[in-house]
Amino acid sequence: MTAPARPRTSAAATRGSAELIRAEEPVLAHNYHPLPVVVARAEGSWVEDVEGRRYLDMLAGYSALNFGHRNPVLVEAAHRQLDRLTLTSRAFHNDQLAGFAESLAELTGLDMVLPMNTGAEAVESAIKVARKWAYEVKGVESGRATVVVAAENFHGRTTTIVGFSTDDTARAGFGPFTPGFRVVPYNDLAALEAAIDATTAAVLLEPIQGEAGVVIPDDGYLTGVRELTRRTGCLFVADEIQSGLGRTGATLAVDHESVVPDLLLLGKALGGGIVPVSAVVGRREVMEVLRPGEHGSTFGGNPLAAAVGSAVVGLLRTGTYQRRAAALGVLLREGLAPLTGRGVVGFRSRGLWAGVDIDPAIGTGRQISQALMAEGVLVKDTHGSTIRLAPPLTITEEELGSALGALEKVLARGV
Ligand code: IF1
Repeated sequence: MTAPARPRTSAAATRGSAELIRAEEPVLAHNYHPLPVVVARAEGSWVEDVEGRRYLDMLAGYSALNFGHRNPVLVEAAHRQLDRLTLTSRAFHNDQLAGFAESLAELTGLDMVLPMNTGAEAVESAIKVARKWAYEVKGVESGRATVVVAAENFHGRTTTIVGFSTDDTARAGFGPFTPGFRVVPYNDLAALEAAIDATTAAVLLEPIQGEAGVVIPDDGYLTGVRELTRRTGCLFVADEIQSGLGRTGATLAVDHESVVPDLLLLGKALGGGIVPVSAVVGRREVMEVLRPGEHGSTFGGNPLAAAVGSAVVGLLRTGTYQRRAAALGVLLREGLAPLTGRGVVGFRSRGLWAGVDIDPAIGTGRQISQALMAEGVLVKDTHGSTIRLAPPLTITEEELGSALGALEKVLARGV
């Protein structure tokens, strides 16, 4: 039986925010609970809703918009490629991919690039590569490879990935899960060493845990992970999908300890906030376990993604964005510190990335996010009363100051 034709609504362009929000309910899966703002246009650090109200975007697409909304250099690269070639599949070569892979390998100090699309695909691809490396190079018995991950991890939403999540909301109802993962406390080298054995293919970690609330490990932890994985003959896989590409005031979060992982995972900002682009970048010895026909993706490495990805690498090559994030990160810390004890019970920050724990007596993260929205600032809560601040790295001192002023006002007034 075919459903009766739904009455055609008026053209979307004429509907206001409230009407568009109502229109989503019957036709859009309810896997999000967005703030009640309907964004229609954006530029730099600012977004504008359907009615023309402007907001400072302090979420930046969860760090996918490091270079601001519609960065002119990136939009130009996309327009140029749109007018030439957008997709070939990897059944053929295209004239953008070699340059993208060369520039990304050079930027990260690693050898080979596996281009994918979403972050979760990069994580899944790295798990496959690490397991294959364990069987073919390390000599682990087939089907026995293990991967060690950290509690409070966030690596994406696929069934395998949520299977090793410690967040019940992310995993409940989606089993059965992929075996072969061990969970240890984050920032605990002794626990990590105890979990590594002859079956261990890799240790998969976020150098700073994003969704957990911007959890920064002790100085030396990443160095310890690097030394431990080298000594025990397993791979260090660093998920920099959120922490990478300038966010922490360095090209990569691992740069703060001068640590080079065996496999580096990138996504989000690698696509400039324009197209999904992710990648596994790794040592040749590891990446060469993949042979033709063993892995792939329809869109992975497409010429449009490669052209935008190359332009993103070009923006990062000079270090300007990294230095800017480091410098503005000092102002971010200086702006948050005085709020401690005045509504903020604690915060963690590195570069232009902060997890701010708000006194639960003031309100939930959601309530604080809604109060900030009324002040023209968009943020996203993580868990409980922690909000994440991750503006575009293009934000100005003045814009950052007004966002912090709005937070101070909301905390002083209550939600
Ligand atoms: C959502 C969270 C952030 C990531 C790290 C891999 C991925 C992500 C470190 C997967 C993605 C996104 C997913 C998005 C919201 C956002 C998020 F709140 F879910 F946890 F940023 F913290 N590794 N994070 O942060 O990349 O497949 O999404 O491209 O699921 O709501 P993806």
